[in-house]
Order: sequence, then C-alpha cells, then structure tokens
Amino acid sequence: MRQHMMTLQFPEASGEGDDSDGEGKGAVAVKTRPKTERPPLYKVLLLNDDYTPMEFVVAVLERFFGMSHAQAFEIMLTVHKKGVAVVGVFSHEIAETKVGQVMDFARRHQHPLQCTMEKE
Ligand code: TYC
Repeated sequence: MRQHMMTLQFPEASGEGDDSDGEGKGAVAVKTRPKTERPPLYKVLLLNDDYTPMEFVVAVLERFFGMSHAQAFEIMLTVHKKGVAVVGVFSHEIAETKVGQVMDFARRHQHPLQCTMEKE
C-alpha cells in the first residue's frame, strides 16, 4: 500500500518515472503538492534600562513567560549585562499579546521597562 501511495504522489520517487524517455508504459497519475508556508515567528525582546528593579524584571519573566525563578533571574542578568535578550519566540498574535502585557504591567508600576518584537 505504501508503495502505491508513493507512486501516485511522487512517481519520481518510485523509479517508475514520467515516461520522458518515451518508453510508453502508459498514464501516470501525478499529484502536485500545494506549497503550505509556515507562518513567520517573532522574537520577543526585553531591553535593559537603568531604573527598572531587577526583581520586577524577574517577576515579569515568571508571570508572562512561564519561567522558573532561577531561569527568570538568569535571563534578567543577561539583559542587564548585554542590553537585550530574546525571552521567547511566538506567532505574531501571541508575541503581540506578550509585548502588550509586559508594557502594560511596567506602565502600571511606573517602570520604564521596554519590550518589543521582531520577525525571526
Ligand atoms: N538594569 C536594571 C537595574 O540595574 C535591571 C534590569 C534588567 C532592567 C533587565 C531592565 O530588562 C531589564 N536595576
């Protein structure tokens, strides 16, 4: 059965060929594969600043990105030292939601923390 499927969908993979040599074995059913592109992914980035408390950033990473305390602390330190870090990769809609949640939460607590997204 598997061989039959391969022959129908991908005759070139079966060795049966496309009769381009004209040897004339008869009709071959050819199924085209419509190209289904995966939707793009987006990196969510957290930016360093001089004012947002470290413990607030850790709380953000735990609350909105499901990180353990240890993992959140590690990523916070990376942002603190390097200026920026990727905190997750998501679909456009989810990334937008995460960025909105972080920006809202920071604004409500009057911290200048910045969170952005960019196409991978
Ligand atoms: N640099 C901040 C401080 O020293 C800590 C911090 C870390 C701020 C990560 C933002 O995304 C950030 N208090």
